[in-house]
Amino acid sequence: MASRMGLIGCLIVVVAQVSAAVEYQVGDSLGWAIPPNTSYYSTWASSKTFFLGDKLTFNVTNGTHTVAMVSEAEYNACTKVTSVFVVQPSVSFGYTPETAGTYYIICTVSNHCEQGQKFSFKVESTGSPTESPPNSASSLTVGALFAVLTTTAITFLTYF
Ligand SMILES: [Cu+2]
Repeated sequence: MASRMGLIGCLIVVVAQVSAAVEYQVGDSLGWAIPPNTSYYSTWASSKTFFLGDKLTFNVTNGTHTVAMVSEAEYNACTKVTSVFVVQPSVSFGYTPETAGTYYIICTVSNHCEQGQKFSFKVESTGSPTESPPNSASSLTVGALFAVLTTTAITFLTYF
């Protein structure tokens, strides 16, 4: 009986590890603000690996800022696009990318973007980033693991 419980526990752990989405606070404790240096958010983003399902939350502790999803050219030029999400101390913004790829985000208020309130980040498909293609490789691994565990369970139940 204890072995069967252990087996079920093992299955739950496998599922949780594969599908766990992470919520990131953009800029950590600084939040979404004019950064102390122009590489602050780039450094923040480059230290992480984002996967589909992960959520980026923009919190503001001071002033008014915007979150604008822009093209690479607009990102480089700090173009003041009009389609933005306004964030304030009482209004945070959560963003969950729906497709894998590279995203460019800037603040369009005043010269905040020029001061470094901008970053780009890459979203990977769910799965191991070292395997290709990551999505199907991950599913296959989990499927194979389930098959092995199920066979073990059936064998176990047959004998006891
Ligand atoms: Cu701003």
